[in-house]
Amino acid sequence: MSDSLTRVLVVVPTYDERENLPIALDRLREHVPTADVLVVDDGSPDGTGELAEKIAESESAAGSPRSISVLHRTGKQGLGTAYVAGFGWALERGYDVVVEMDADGSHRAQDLPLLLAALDRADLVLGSRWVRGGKVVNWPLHREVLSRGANLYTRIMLGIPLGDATGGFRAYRADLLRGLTLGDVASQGYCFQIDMAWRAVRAGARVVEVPITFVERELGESKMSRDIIVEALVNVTRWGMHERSRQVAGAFRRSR
Ligand SMILES: Nc1nc2c(ncn2[C@@H]2O[C@H](COP(=O)(O)OP(=O)(O)OP(=O)(O)O)[C@@H](O)[C@H]2O)c(=O)[nH]1
Ligand SMILES: [Mg+2]
Repeated sequence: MSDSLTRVLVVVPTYDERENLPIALDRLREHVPTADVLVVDDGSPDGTGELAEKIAESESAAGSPRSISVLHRTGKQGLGTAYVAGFGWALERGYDVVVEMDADGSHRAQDLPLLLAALDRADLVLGSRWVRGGKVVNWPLHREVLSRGANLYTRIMLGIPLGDATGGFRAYRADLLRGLTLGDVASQGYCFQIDMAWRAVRAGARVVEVPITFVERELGESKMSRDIIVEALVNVTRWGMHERSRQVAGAFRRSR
């Protein structure tokens, strides 16, 4: 990573991740000790938000080189708005790099240094399961088929050459986020990830993919639902149609 990208904030959205969060925070400290962390908790009924506060206090009392902060929101409001809130928090505080990372153990902290290093040549680095060297561990076949299918559909509809636009382990240069209008981001789940990648590509950002090993969660429950899949399908279709009609209109104007 270049010298100018020294202040890194890892945004970790949580909803009922009491068992997973302490492990994720430990692994981050081990592999990226100076990266600060913002936990965005949506009032988890299992007390994840309070647990995050306790960990933050005890690390701070022990003189840790990183700070852990917690943003408490009321009720489950979705992954997309949790990240947008986290991005705003990061930009207000002058971070250079903002990372998206799940709390459930699927995103390995040991892969994060590779993502950060690639920011040397990128504005957005995607941790990718579906490029050479990328792997998934313990994923049932139907999840792999769904993810590969969603990415193929996204490539066809949006015309963006990305292997894994739905993944949620990524690093942004803060300058890129500052240049995007995020107030109107309404998408959640996988769709949020596609939305952000699509916005970045349209803004002319350099998007680079690095291989990661994605590990299926062992503890807690997935928040993936049919609604999240349908949202992605509907929006990608809508965005793709809009893009195609824009291209056709442009070609028509040029031919006259
Ligand atoms: N703050 C907040 N966090 C959420 C919300 N929904 C999911 N999360 C967190 O976002 C991360 C990803 O959620 P998962 O349930 O693992 O969903 P996923 O990774 O898309 O699905 P799986 O592949 O099945 O694990 C986890 O850290 C969740 O706790 C939400 O509404 N608000
Ligand atoms: Mg997950």
